[in-house]
Order: sequence, then structure tokens, then C-alpha cells
Amino acid sequence: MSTRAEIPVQSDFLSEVHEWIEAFDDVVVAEGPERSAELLEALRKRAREAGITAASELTTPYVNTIPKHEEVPYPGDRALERRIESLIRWNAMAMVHGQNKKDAGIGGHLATYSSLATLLEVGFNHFFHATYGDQPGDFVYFQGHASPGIYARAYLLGRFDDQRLLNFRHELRGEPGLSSYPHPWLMPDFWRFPTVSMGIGPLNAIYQARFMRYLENRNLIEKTPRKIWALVGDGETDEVDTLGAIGVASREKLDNLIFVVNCNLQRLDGPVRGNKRIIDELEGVFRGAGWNVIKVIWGSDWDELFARDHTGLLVKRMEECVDGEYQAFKAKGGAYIRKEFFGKYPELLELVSDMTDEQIWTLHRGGHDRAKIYNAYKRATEHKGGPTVILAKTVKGYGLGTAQSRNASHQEKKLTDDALTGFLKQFNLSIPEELAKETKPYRPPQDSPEIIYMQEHRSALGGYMPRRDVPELKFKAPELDYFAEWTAGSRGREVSTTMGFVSILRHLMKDPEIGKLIVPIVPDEGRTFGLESAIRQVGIYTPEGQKYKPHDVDMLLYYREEKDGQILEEGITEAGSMASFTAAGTAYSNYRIPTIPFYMYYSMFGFQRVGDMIWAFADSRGKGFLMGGTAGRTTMLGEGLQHQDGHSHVLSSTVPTCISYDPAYVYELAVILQDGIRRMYQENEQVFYYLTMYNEDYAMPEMPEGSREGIVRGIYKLKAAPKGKATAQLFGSGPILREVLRAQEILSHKFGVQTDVWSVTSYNELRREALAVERWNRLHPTEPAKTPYIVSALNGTKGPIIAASDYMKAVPDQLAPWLLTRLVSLGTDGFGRSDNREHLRRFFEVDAESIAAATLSKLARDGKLDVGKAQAALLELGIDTEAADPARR
Ligand SMILES: Cc1ncc(C[n+]2csc(CCOP(=O)(O)OP(=O)(O)O)c2C)c(N)n1
Ligand SMILES: [Mg+2]
Repeated sequence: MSTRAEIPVQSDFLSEVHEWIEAFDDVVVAEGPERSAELLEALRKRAREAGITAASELTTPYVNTIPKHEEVPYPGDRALERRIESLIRWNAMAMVHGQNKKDAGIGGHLATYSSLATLLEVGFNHFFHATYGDQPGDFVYFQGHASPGIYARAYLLGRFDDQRLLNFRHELRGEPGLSSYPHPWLMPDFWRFPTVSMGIGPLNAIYQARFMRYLENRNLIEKTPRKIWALVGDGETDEVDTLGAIGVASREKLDNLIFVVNCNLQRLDGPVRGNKRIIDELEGVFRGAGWNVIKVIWGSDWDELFARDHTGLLVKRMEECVDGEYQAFKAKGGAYIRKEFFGKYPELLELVSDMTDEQIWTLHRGGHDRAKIYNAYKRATEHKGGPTVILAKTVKGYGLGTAQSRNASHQEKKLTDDALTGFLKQFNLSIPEELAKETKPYRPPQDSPEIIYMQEHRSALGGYMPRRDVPELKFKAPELDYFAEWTAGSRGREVSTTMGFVSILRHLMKDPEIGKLIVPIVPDEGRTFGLESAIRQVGIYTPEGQKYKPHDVDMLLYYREEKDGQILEEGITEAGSMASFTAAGTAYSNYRIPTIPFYMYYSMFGFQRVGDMIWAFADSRGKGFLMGGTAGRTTMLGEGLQHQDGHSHVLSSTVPTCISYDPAYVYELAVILQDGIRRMYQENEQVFYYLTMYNEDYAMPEMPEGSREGIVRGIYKLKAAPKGKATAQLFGSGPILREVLRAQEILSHKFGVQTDVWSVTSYNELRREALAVERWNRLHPTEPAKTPYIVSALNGTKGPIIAASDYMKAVPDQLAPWLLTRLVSLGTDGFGRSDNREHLRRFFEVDAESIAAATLSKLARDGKLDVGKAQAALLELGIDTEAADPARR
């Protein structure tokens, strides 16, 4: 609230502020930026002494972080490297351009690589180690849309022949093709990290760096200077995944991590921050999070202008312009820049009066200047105590003529004839004429100076990159009798499958052979799963050890944190935990050590929350166990709609390499775990597992003889009809299997209907097998037809099949093509509710009474039971036949 009387005071103050600013401007002009910074720092110190706290600065002037006088000279042959880079640019362009001429709409990108090329080349020639001696080297997460440039480089090195290059985005043409983006699934010898879903690369890179330290601190790998480089788009930083975990990197002092943000100022539709400057924004964000920030904004040719500008106006002008203007400068040419940028102040116009428009236009941005990049990379690799981000300013569509720096650059796939001529000229390319005319790939002879240089530099850095290899690892999975304690049943003790799992996990971690390879991961959910004993046993990993005495230290199960702790307790981040799972699940290739991750989480917050990361995990050829805990829409009591998962098995079925199981008993779990370890680590199958576990306690029976194959394949008969032949078949999974067993009793005792009970551990696997068999039959009409496992398992059984689980009806419905009208699915479609199991199961119609009622009703529909009797039975069982459908409530 201001009064009239206060206004003059306010304006006095404003004019005083103005005087101070003027005085400061004078210092800037007279003394230059560095002395001015010193003055500011002195003032800030004085203010602190006087007890005044001013907000600290997170951004610095819009100039390079490394001043000219601190630069080291470039160690490479700049002219030769420029020629090499131009050749790569040509081949990347020719590949995409040519393919789109041949196959319109096949796509590919030119503009991303064109901005990233020099940032990559300096890395490939001077920094990216493929190995360190006999140890694995650096890991590079490439911007997915820059893949044409990565392919073009590999082509020049002779890693791909012409045919392979010409098969870019033609993966189904006989000869091996090149996949659109980095996909280890499709090019397993080449790509390591799938990065094209924006945000996943940088997030995974952070946790990869953390996992690398974890392996080092646990003495599972040698310590080397290896680094993780993540090349990130500036638009990509919009993704919460990109920036959401940067605090982890500084907190854990991950100086093995380097982000390079390719600040070409554009994303797909247009400018990233047209009205601001993305570099300033990111500088503030990263510095605020404790990162070492290195800005590479201006190229060497600006240094001379800075040196000649004694007014400070050049930096002032740079800080007046926003990214939308910087984009326009590079789209519109030298005359425009002279008028609109330098023209604002006569002193600046004078500064460039001896330069032609062409020279002004080609004044470089830092991200296109080898020397600037080299110095930034060097500092980043030498930086100790935390992660580094390099913010490199580049031009999107650099050198692509009319596609340069335009809003539509991202989508350009072909160049016009003029643009092609301009391209050849700008990069001073001497391509044999007939190839140039046709825009064909060109590779100079292997003994040309360019190729020799590339080869020598790669061999000095330990070999080609990217490259993915899988060393031969001797791994012997434990046999099933190793799990005897769990296949024997709980001898009447009531336990949950989760408790069973945790005790198996603890047993595995004690194993002298594979114990150290187990990597338990939890997102602040350890107590939910009863992990306290495991925490005491192996400790939680923390790179600094436990600096405090935990309050519960005098208790048996105290909170134990250790530098070599085995458990990754990630805090409340399913995405971060999934990234750790990814690092651990691919360590068999990346670190040549087959760690076995078990990621335990609320099943609700798995596939639906981090589904895209799970998809990328599958693409990465990841192995390990996703353990969806406190599963089931009705078993997880009390927690309601946002916690009760009844659909993760539908989602898990969509991931081709994910094998899902929904076990009811601990012996089933033990069989599945044993088989999973064997298949993934001993047989080297490219699969991973999703298992649901529950918190309902009950006595675990002993494993029935002969059930092993059925458990693994997805179904086995658990309990035959009590008296005589069954007239219906009951399927149960997870804890609902017990409701099914109770339904069997009810049907037999109350209604004289005999049923067999089957435990279905995996509808998903049964369906996959049946589909594969059916496909074979379809393709081999002259051969005797093969029988799907589900059909042969049920061979000779009679009557309807009532299938109940704690998951949606879509899960058993998957078998409908083979079970036809016999199948009645009961499940938990709809939103969960807060209540106890009894009420939840009645509500979702998966309790024993509902299962019995469904059986009788179906028998009546099939003409096997009097309809009046069925109707009476529903009443007797207490079924509200007019209740609203829970699927829609
Ligand atoms: C999760 C996700 N959303 C959207 C896209 C589609 N997409 C591909 S590239 C791109 C723009 C990338 O811009 P930027 O990160 O700045 O990279 P640049 O090409 O400019 O180097 C978008 C939106 C994607 N690949 N992934
Ligand atoms: Mg961009």
C-alpha cells in the first residue's frame, strides 16, 4: 500500500539506483568485464559483512566460460579434421537425401547432426575412449536424431559398406540395414543406448554414472578415468526426465559425467526459447543444482572483435538479443546481421566496418569451433568433485542452405540443387563429380590422409565407437534344489509371496558365487517389502559412507548405509530406479559383469508410470527382474484407486522381451526365479522378467511333484476334483487362486458340482506360445498341426473354464482363441476402492462365492444345469445380481 507521501521517496531511491548503474557502466567501459566482476564481488562481500543477503548469481555474462587467454592450443590437424568432418556431413546428407528420393517419406534427419558434427568430431578424435587398456571405455549417449552422422562416420572408417549405407531405414530388405535411430535391439553390435525417446538418454546417463561408481566402490570393476558423455538436445531439456535428476549427479559428486547440450536454439516446431536465451536458462538451472557449467557460445573469430571492442557494447548487445533473433541472424545472412545486430550501436557498426557481409555471416558459434570445444571438453574431463555440463551454441541445419536455422529445419530430408551446390562450396568438398551430381555416398581410399587420420585417432583411443559387445561370461545358475527351503512350503506358517521373495533374495545375496552380483533396487519402498533385514545384511549404497550415527543403531535391524552397500535405495523416484535397473541390467555388456538386478516397486507405479523406460530397457537388451510388489486390485487392501494395480500384466504383455508371471505360492516364485536366472544369465537369452508379488499372508504349500514344467510354461493342475470327474475347470492366479480353491469346495459341498483347479502362473506366456504354434501351423499347411501348450494341458478336460485373477479380464481373455466359448473370465476391471480384501473381492466379483456363482451360471447357460437351480444358487451365495458393474463405477 503506497501513500502519496511515499512516492517521492521511491523516486529518490530509483534515481539513486540509476546513478549506481551508470557508475557501474562506466567501470565496465573503462575496465572491462573481468574487473567489473571483481568490483561486483567486492560489493557483494561488503554486503555480506553488513549482514545483507543478496540472491547469488546463477548466470554469468553471455560469453564463453573459458577466456581466450586460458585456452590451450588445439592438438589436432584442424584443416584435415575439417575435411574429414565435411566428408561425414556429405555422406550423412547423401544417405538421407538419397533414401528419400528413392523412397519418398522414409524420413531421416539432417538438421540435428549438422549442428552437432563438430561437437562429435572433437570427441571422436580426441576424447571418446572405446577402452582403457583391457577395461571398457567411455559411454556416449548420442542424440538419437543425429544417427545419420554416426553412420556416415562408421562408413568412412570402413565399418559399413556402401550397401549398408544405402539401406538406411530399409531394415527388411535382405541385406542388413541401418535402423532409423540408436536401437541396440536392431543393431546389437553397434548401438549401446537407445536415446531417441527424448529425456530417457540424459536420465539414464546420470544413473549410469552413479552405477559405475557403485560397481567401483563395491570393487566389482576397476577404477579407470572412464566418462559418461550425454549429448542432449536443447529442446530435449523440456522433458522433466532430462532435468529432473540432475541433483543426483551433483549430490553424488559424479565427476565421471559430462552433459553436452547442443544449443541450436531450435526444437521440432521452432525456437526452444524464442523470447529468452536457452543457454542462460540452462546455466542457471545446472549451476543451481551444483554442476560445473562451461558455456561455449562464440567461436574464435569473435575473439578479435571482443579484443577490439573497448566499449563493452558487444557483450551488451549480445545480452540484449533473444534466441528468436539469434535464429533469424543465421537464417537471413550477413547484411541482416550487420544491420540488426551490429547496427544498433554505431561503435559496433564501426567494429565490423572492415568485414564483408559474407565474413560477418560466417562468424562462428562456439559449438562449431574445434578449439573452443576442445578446451571445454578438456576442462570437463579434468574437473573433479562433480558433473559438468557444456552448453554449446550451434546452428540447426548448419550448412544446409535454405534449411539452415529455419523453423522447419528439423523436418528437412532433401536439399534443393542450389542448396547442394552451396553445401559443396561451404564445406569445400571435392567429391568426384558423378557422385556429387547424383548425391551419392563417397568414401576416399583407405590410404587417403583423411581415413588414415581417423583410423589412427580411433586406435589411439582404443577402437571404434559406438560399439556394443557381449563378452563370453561363464555363469552357472543355481539348481532348483538350491531353493529347497522355499519349494518345501512354509509348514503352516502364514507368509506372503513378498516375504518369500525377500528371504530368497537374502539367500541369493549370501551365495559365494553370485551373491555379489545381485543388485536390489528400491524407490523408498524397502519397508513396504520387509527389506529391513536385507538392509542390515548388505547395507544401502552411499558413496560417502554413513556420516551419522543412525538413531536406531542399538537395534538389530538398524538403518545401515555403507560405501560398499549393495542395495540401491533410490528415494522416491521410479524413473531413477528404472534407470538404475537399466544400468545394472545391461552391465553384462557395458561392464562385462553380469549383475542381476531386482527392482522392487509398487506394481501400480511400474509399467504405467515408467513404461517408456521399460520399453527402452527392452531395446537395450536388458536383463533382470522387475518385482511388482503389493500387487493386485483386491489383495492390496485399503489403499484405493491410485495404488491398487489390476492392469500391469496387460501392460507387461506389450513388451516383446518381457516375461511375466503372477505366482500364487512361494514355490512357484522359486521355480520362476531359478528358471529366470538360468535363461538370462546361463543361456544368455535376451529376455527379462516381470513378477507380481503380494502382501496377503497364508500358509505356503509344498511344491507338488511334476509341477515344474507347468509353472514355467504358465499352467498346471493344482487340485483335481474332490469326488469323481470334474464338470468344470477353475483357473486361479496370485492370491485369487485361494478364492478359486474355496470355490471348488463350495461347488462340491453345497451344489454337488465337481471341478478341477488349475494354477495359471502366466497367461501372457501361454498366449505367446500358442500364437507361435499357430503361426507355424499357418505357414505349414501340409505338415501335421502342432498343439499349443494350453490346449494339450487341458486335453480331455470337460466343461466350462472359469478364470479368476486379481487382474483385468483381458489377461485370461488372451486365451479365448483356444478356449473358445468354454472361457469365462473374472477379473478386476475398473477403479480400485479403499476397503478390505473381503469387500474388494466381492465388489470386483473375484471372491469364492462369485467364482462359484459364475461356474453355476455358465453350466446353466451351457444346458448342463437347471436354470432355476442356478438362479437359486446365486441367491444362496449372496450375490447381488442387480449391483452396478464395477468396471464402470
Ligand atoms: C519423448 C519424445 N517426444 C517427442 C519426440 C519427437 N521429437 C523428435 S526430435 C524432436 C525435437 C528435438 O529438439 P532438440 O532436442 O532441440 O534436438 P535438435 O534436433 O534440435 O538437436 C522431437 C520433439 C521424441 N523423439 N521423443
Ligand atoms: Mg535443438
